[in-house]
Amino acid sequence: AFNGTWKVDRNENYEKFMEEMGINMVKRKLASHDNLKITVEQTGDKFHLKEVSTFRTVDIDFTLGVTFNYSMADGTELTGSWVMEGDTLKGTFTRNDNGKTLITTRKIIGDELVQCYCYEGVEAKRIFKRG
Ligand code: MYR
Repeated sequence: AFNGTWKVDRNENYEKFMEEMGINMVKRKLASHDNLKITVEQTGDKFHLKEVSTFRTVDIDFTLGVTFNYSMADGTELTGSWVMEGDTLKGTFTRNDNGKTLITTRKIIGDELVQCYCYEGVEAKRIFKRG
């Protein structure tokens, strides 16, 4: 269901979320218009993602339930894993710099992929359409 290419269409509360994450205003402005595009290839428990944005192009490989490291576009390192809960992908990550937790989910709603982010009680969404 997640397979394919997804282009960000709109954000909800994303700037506030980035502010809580400690991203400065200039970077927040750039990041809210990053044209993020993710291509997902799921084979059983294994995922291969290609992330393309105005900041960078990165390939990400992970297996459900297996801890891995992820560097955010600003260099912040996260450690955590994704699991499937029903039809929802749920990611639990810890920031390596401060030990705080970031929870994220991906879910298909209608013909959109909705990614939620939660950090220190601040929630945001990025909503993607098939590209
Ligand atoms: C992936 O599946 O895309 C790789 C793992 C993603 C971990 C969570 C990503 C959170 C990125 C938050 C960016 C917000 C900038 C403040």
